[in-house]
Amino acid sequence: MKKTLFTSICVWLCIAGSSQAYILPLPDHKQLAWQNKPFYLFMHFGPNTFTDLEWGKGSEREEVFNPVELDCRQWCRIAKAAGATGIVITAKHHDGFCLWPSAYSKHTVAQSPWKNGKGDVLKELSVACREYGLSMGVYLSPWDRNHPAYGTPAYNDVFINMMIEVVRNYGPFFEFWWDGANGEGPNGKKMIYDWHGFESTIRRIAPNTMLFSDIGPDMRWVGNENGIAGSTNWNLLDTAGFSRGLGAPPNDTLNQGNVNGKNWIPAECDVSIRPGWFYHSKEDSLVKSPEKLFDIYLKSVGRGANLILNVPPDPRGLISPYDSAALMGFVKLRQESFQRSVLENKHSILIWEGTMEPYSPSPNGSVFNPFHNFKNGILEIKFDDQQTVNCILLKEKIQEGQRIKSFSIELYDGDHLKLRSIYTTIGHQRILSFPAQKINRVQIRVLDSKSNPNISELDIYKIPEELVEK
Ligand code: FUL
Repeated sequence: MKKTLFTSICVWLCIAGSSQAYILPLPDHKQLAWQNKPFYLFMHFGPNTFTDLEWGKGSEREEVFNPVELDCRQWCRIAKAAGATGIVITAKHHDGFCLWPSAYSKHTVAQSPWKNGKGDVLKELSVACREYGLSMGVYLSPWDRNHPAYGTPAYNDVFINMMIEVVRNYGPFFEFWWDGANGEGPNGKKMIYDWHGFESTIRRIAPNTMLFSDIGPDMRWVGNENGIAGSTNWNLLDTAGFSRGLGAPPNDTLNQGNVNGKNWIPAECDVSIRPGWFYHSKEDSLVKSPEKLFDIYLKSVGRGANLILNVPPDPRGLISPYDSAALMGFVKLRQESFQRSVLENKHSILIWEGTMEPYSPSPNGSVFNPFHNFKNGILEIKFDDQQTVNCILLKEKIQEGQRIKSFSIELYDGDHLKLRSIYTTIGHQRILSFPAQKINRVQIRVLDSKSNPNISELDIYKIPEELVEK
């Protein structure tokens, strides 16, 4: 699939005349790298896996944690086969149980019967990720319903020490997740987090790690747990005056971003393959179908966001056959859909209309701009033969800023306009699907843009009709 995107038409654009070279804000190098790998897995695993809870109370006995068949290589094998590029694990959820033998807690794998207290899930996962070429990330819940120091300033040091411990022993991580939930601790006390200290610590010890919280700093929560980004999705967000957790901007703002936002903070869509975040056998029959996962993919990755799909291991310490079957079906649908671009058909002719130069793939990678007349730019693709199409993929060159505010797609059969649709943002990528049409001409017209539009990639597909976005 990846190969197809690269071998497809790639138009690298120069910044012409009076247009601005950069439209601020811009992504930094780690954000760009992260946006280029938009699909990975989440794994919720811990005492809840054994007690059938979603939010452990923190008072669970350590004896409950005993995943006798745990095999992180199985997790990685399945993640890799599903086309995911990494795994983010709940190193510590709200119940405070640590999946590694932390020196800063007495509620960890070391106190459990698993491997006689010698087990270390983070160690096993980091070794397996390396073997399979996957990136690893951790979720470390600031809210801790077990730790005796929670609710006092001393807990801030505990949390900082835990972050240092996991980064030093199991890093580097591509992503670090701070969950927004903030309830009371075992002593009934609420906690005032030292966010500044948390952030400066991670920046110091892991400068290349993407930091997640509702409002960034590196990526934002998408405002729902269904894995769905806004059909308008700006990578930009204003955070001044907002704080993490309950003080975050409204969910619809997180969902769509701010058109003139001051910071580059792209959205990450989190969703579970099951109704719950943790494994519950009663949900085996409720695992999302490959078609449902594909629909989520179109509404997350296809709207320029990243998708973190939760696949929770079961009490044996393995991904269940229900989940792995759904993942394999999902990857198959993506392969079938995006394997062959209609543009690869050698009979197709590509023409840039108006003041634009004829398209010729440049062997030396030199650049030119088909949307020369910004706001009037029309890109037309003409085919010799009629083609049946129902999906178009577009990318913006976001390293020079997100620009396009609105564009239209027109599908023609000769002079007969078969379909005209208007869309808003593109961003990292936009995958648009519509009922299949027999056509021989496609026009893409930028209607409004902050400056010269910067389309960097275009593909046209015929995906299975039942997968078209509803
Ligand atoms: C939420 C948590 O409370 C859930 O348990 C889960 O971890 C989800 C990803 O984030 O805030």
